[in-house]
Amino acid sequence: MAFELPPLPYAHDALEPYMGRETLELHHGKHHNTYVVNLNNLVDGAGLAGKGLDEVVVEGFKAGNAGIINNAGQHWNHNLFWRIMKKDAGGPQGELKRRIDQDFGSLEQMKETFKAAATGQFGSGWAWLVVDGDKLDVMKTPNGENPLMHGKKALMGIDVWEHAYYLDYRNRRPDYVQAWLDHLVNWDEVEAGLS
Ligand code: MN3
Repeated sequence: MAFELPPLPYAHDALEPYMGRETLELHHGKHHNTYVVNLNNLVDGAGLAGKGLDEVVVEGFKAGNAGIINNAGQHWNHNLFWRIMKKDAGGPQGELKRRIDQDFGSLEQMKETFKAAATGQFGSGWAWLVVDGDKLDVMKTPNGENPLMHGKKALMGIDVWEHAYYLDYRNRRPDYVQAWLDHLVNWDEVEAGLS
């Protein structure tokens, strides 16, 4: 079965002013959709027809197939990105809060580490909060790569391609990352990734 663009779990203006309507319309309706179209055009030739997205991502990475890495990777990455955003959803609670405090010292320290990864990714890519073995960690990846390709479980990830923030923040990536961490993370969804 062909891969499909999932609907956004909120209205296009639901994340304003931190992520604007026009950004979401273009980012979801054009950019993400293009990755899905490209991916569907590539899976047959890559010998991956009929396989689930996780398997396509992992197998494409193992094979060093750049088209699959970027388009399957980006489909996977954006699926997670839309799901773990919600405006002003508070902060981490329960098990997620306990593990952030345990592995980073505090939420503020985790945010600083995450922000350093997101602003330090040269060019296009992503920064992630991941489960690595029995610990939480932060990592960054270039272009369409993601933690699944590296054997890690992604809890949350921020898109730092310019198409994610240029309309709202111009070149100010650090401002975008800070606003995203402070106002756009759906911490309940992030915690759900632990189980
Ligand atoms: Mn994107």
